[in-house]
Amino acid sequence: MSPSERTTATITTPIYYVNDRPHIGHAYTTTLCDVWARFMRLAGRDVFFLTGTDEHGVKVEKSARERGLSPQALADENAAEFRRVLGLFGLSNDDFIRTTEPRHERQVQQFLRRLESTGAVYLGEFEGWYDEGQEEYHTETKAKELDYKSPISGRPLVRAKESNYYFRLSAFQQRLERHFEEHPEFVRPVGRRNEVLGRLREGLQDVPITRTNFSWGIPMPGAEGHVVYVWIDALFNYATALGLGEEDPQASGRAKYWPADFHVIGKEILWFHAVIWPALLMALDLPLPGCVYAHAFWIANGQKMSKSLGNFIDLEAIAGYQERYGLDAWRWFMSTRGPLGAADADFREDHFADAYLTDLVNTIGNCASRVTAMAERYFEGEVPCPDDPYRIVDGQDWSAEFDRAWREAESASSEFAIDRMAMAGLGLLRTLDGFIHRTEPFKIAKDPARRDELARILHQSLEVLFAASALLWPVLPGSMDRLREAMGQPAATACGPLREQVRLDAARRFGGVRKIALFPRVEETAKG
Ligand code: ME8
Repeated sequence: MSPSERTTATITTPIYYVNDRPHIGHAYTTTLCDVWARFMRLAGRDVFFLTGTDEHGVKVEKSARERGLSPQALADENAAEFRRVLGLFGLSNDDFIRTTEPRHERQVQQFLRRLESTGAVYLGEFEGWYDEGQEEYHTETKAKELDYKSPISGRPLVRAKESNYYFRLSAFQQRLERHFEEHPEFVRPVGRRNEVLGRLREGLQDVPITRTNFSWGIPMPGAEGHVVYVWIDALFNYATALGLGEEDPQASGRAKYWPADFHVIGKEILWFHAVIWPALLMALDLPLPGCVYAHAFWIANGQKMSKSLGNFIDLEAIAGYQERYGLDAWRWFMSTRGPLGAADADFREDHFADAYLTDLVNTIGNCASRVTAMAERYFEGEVPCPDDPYRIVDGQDWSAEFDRAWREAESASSEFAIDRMAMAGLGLLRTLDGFIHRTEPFKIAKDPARRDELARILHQSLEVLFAASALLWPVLPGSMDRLREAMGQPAATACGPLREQVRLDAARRFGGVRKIALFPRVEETAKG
């Protein structure tokens, strides 16, 4: 089935480590997924949007010890914090999975039993270059390339040897390469795909999937002292949330959401998602996700964000932006100016202010207030539907324009091009701005003989505002619903499928329209 024929749509964020407080990186990935999920719901799909927390492993154990807490107490505290942030940011996830939940632990063990019974998992000895901070082994080639230092912490890699359970990753080399070739969209953006494919072609070695040097993890079934490696444990969240590892995988009613259309992640965890995860799924005979989308990183004022520099854009800083500019402005900046592609993006207040002024104040806000103000002033908010309402005025074919915007938004959504999705709606309003500028309704209004012409221009303008508000709603849900209300229209989610909302409809009546100011200039906010 092609993705557009599916009635369901599934998207996931990484599950975040509970040894850290939430920051802009987590908010970013989750917001992108939220925009996509809202778009798909509005487009009529049955959506499952998953996020959660990754709670096992040495890092969590260590952070807990430093704070004099049990790992579970630390996990409880920080998982609650991640949940609070979702509420604060209006993020519309359908489930929140924690890897310490019994439903997850039980199913991970079930998956491992199955893998062991088919020989995809076996007991063996392993030696390699280990990054202690990342809990990750590197091959000789890779270690040499890294100058035997962790690419993340810069600390030396150590030579480590363990008797462990292994996943027979090497057996999946050819199938993985074939999958990459047959599905060029499997890893996006394309630069990342080439990166993974290059490394894949260097050859795959079996990987250890249990540890014996710590205990804060899921016990390997039937193997005393062995704990499942945190990465294997974590990857399975995408399947356990849907109940796929339960005795009856259909029982939860969520099997229909498998596989995910998108696993959205940051670029640093691509290998696990694009190679290890699909190989595990192949070994379990489960269908693979449609796409692993790996975005780049936010950096702060030209510098990498790190704990040691203490320059994370944290929740307090984010709350400051939301207070000054509003939640939707934050979502807009995340969606249109972030590190969605291959390049990192610099988080700077002047960039934020620029985007706010150009797109929200001067384009969306300005169009909305001009059109609603004219409707109020010239027709007391009751704009009549004129004869021949869609006669082309001044060469402006709105029907064709709507089709173009819809196709652009839809194709962008299928590629996870969240920025282009946002711009499709904005583009309509830019065109509307030009239309008003050229047709000059404020002049026509002075001539009582041209009432019908004036009504036609305003009616068409209101239709454009209506369609644009639907296309922009996934990014700007609060302000677009306020705009709807000012046009005497129901909220976006109460108006049927998105496609129908991006169509001229002579039956649509615009009554009770009143002038609206959507995005105040920020100096004004500060004053008032
Ligand atoms: O890696 N810019 O969790 P994590 C943009 N638990 N996004 C960023 C970012 C930045 N500077 N920093 C972090 C883990 N992120 C594992 C994942 S999944 C089965 C297990 C985002 O808490 C980005 O999505 O370190 C990145 O992949 C994720 O946070 C890492 O979160």
